[in-house]
Amino acid sequence: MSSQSSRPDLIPQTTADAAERDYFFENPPPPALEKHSGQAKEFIDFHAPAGRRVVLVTSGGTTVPLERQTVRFIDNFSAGTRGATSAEYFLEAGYAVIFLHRQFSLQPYSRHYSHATDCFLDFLHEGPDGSIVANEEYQSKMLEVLRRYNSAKKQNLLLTLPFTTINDYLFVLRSISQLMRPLGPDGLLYLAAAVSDFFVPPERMVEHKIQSTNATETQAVPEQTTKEQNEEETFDNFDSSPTVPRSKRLIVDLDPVPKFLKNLVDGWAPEGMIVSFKLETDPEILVRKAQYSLDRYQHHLVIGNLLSTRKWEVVFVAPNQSDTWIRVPRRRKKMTSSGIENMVGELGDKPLDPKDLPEGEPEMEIESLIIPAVEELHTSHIKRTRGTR
Ligand code: 9Z3
Repeated sequence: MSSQSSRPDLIPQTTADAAERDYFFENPPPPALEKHSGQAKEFIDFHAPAGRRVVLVTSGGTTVPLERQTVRFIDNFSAGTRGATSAEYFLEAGYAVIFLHRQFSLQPYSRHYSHATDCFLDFLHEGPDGSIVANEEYQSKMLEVLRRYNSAKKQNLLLTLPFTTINDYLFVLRSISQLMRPLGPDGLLYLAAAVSDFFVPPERMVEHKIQSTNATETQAVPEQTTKEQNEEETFDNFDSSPTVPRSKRLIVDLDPVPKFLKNLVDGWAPEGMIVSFKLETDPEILVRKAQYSLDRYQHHLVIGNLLSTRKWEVVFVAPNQSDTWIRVPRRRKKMTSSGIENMVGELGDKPLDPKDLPEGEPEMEIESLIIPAVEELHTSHIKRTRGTR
């Protein structure tokens, strides 16, 4: 296993190698790295001899701590719905799943009962003998979910590993993808986590909670200096609130997180199939950005999605293939001659307009369409790789 202390003498071959060497040397490995890598190794060693396909699903957001003893951090919106839902469909398709998720984000199976809108207590009541009973109307679905969960556990098909920060994520991703090498093309990396693009490098990270006042300072600041300083500080072109002096603001200075997809493709998991996600908010640039990512990293599939429509449609961008939109049907009230409501098919190669979408969640989970399509591409990837050996 690679660790912080084992890489500094590595001679970098490329810029990507140098960025990898520097990042993993300068940043501390998370304390649970060895434990989690050990669990992943055991899981892979269990499934590889059986020739089972193993997918690493990454899920949820990544935090960016502002202090070493972290009180404050920057985060993003991701709840882990895509990752947790995809993991279930991969299990149904016969994959063994390593579910690398942001701690406390949604998890396969328990996701059905863990959100504020679906609080598990609302599904239960107390029986006459004091036992806990599932409400009649939810029983069949709950039983179904419970059976699938227990079956995955019993067959050792699901390994869940948590991370919190962007740094934890990068260390564990590197370790697990390297451990997946013996799987060859049977390994699949499905990178759905919403990865932060910026972070505070260790040399600029303070140890303790960032202070908002200097109340702990014993020496009084001379009144004259403070006044002059304030006058100087209020003159600031970028200042939207000139009454707040610069010394009282928190200005966060972030570095870009190195893009390790190239390292993943070329070195960490060279034979596995790699699927990344591209998230945008502007429909005008989504496909172009996904294509750019594919050209730059030379992996196998980019799944593009827009924040506002991500549960309704995604676009597959793959080498030598035309871009393919995958959409779940919207139910529209359209009366047929028999007076029955009809489903209207979803066509077209342009992103949907969020204004045209019905309120609430789609009736079908889009991952039920994404995973079979990924599985098909994975099958071709395996055939192609084995055929050229
Ligand atoms: C995604 O695009 C996921 O589909 C979502 C899922 C994060 C939108 P939720 O968890 O959301 O279901 O609420 N993930 C990848 C986003 C990302 O960080 N991609 C990187 C990028 O766009 C490339 S690896 O640069």
